[in-house]
Amino acid sequence: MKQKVALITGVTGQDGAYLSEFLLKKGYEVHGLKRRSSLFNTDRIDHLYQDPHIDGRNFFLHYGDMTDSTNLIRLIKEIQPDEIYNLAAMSHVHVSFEIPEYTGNADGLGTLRILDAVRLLGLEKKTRIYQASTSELYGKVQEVPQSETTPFYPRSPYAVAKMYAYWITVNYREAYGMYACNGILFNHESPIRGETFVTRKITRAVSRIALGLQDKFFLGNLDAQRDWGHAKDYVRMMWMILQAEEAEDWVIATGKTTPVRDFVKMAFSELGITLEFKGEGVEEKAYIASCDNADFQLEIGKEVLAVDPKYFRPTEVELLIGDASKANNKLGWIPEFDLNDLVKDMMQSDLKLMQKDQFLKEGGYDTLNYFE
Ligand code: NDP
Ligand code: GDR
Repeated sequence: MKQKVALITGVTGQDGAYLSEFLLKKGYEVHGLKRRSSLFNTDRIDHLYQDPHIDGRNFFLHYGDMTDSTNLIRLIKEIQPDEIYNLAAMSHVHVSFEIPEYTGNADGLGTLRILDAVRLLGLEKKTRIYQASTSELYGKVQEVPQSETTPFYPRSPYAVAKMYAYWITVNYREAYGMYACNGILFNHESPIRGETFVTRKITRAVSRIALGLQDKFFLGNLDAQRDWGHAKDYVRMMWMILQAEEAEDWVIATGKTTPVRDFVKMAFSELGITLEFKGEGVEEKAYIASCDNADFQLEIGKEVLAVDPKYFRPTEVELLIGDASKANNKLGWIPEFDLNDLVKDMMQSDLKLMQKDQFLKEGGYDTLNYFE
């Protein structure tokens, strides 16, 4: 069988890294779009890097940007991909309120640029396109659980841009007969999740507090509820979506929702530490109630978490819980990780990373202490 060729935009991100690994294992030739940066930005995929001077490579990186059509058209022409996974985006909901125009350009129009490049190059019948859509489209709660038929009500510039991307994908499918699909993915996390998303912010901070590298940390809305899955399960589903006979849109979720506060408790509990929460709203704080782990010297009653309103969003998405029964039934997708597995995986990884920091600190070296 001819080797399949995939192009992944956003290859340096969480999902791009896991998807690259997944497709390489399946025997694909994988091309990734990365942005020029003044520092190396390929940490998550460095283990996949192949020396350009050797023969038989199957992983290639190309400079590019979702805001540059000329670059996207040229790359797609050169690569002639069988599958494009459009994962590149300014993906932080809170930050999108700060840079709304750029977010609309990269996340919304960027998707149009990919679709139209494929059309312009006459690849409509060859190239299948996966669009990284999001549960943020549901925004203000209309119904729960949220499925492919739930109406959208986006609540951030990010979600509004992704709504344009969703519909332009559907439109190109209907107008030009292209195989283009939306995966409406609910939150998915992992040890390589970006450090400013809430789960990773929590697992890093909890590890640092346990090791005595930091006293406390700050979060925003502790009541928000999310349907959290593991990114490894979700990238598998991206591939399954493009192998289906018909191009359709799919919800991918675990069907369970958890408040941010409970994620914090679970992360501490992974290290044998229990918390007590006191106060309400912006006054809410968490204290160490007990510590059953002799490795950590934590004072009982010590304050470890407070609320900082600077992390509140101008408009919030309070409750997400997905109904993935279409994907379960039609594609046979069943996640392998539950929330406990996810928290364990993230805590084990961050504890190890922070132990490195502890070692450096003890040796008199500075370590990163940036927690936005
Ligand atoms: P990340 O933020 O980890 O990765 C985003 C990727 O997009 C990075 O490679 C980033 O490059 C790249 N990127 C950003 N802007 C541009 C641009 N203008 N041009 C080219 N590349 C760009 O996101 P995830 O991996 O978590 O998510 C992947 C996709 O799925 C995103 O589109 C996200 O919106 C969407 N999504 C994510 C969910 C989740 O829970 N993770 C849920 C639903 C949807 P760099 O590394 O240089 O910053
Ligand atoms: P989200 O993820 O906005 O759902 O978008 P994030 O982890 O940023 O927030 C989840 C919830 O936690 C609350 N929260 C905080 N969030 C952050 N980042 N930092 C805090 O300090 C904090 N305190 C409380 C938030 O208010 C929110 O309710 C993610 C991204 O990956 C999107 O790209 C993707 O589309 C959606 O998931 C599905």
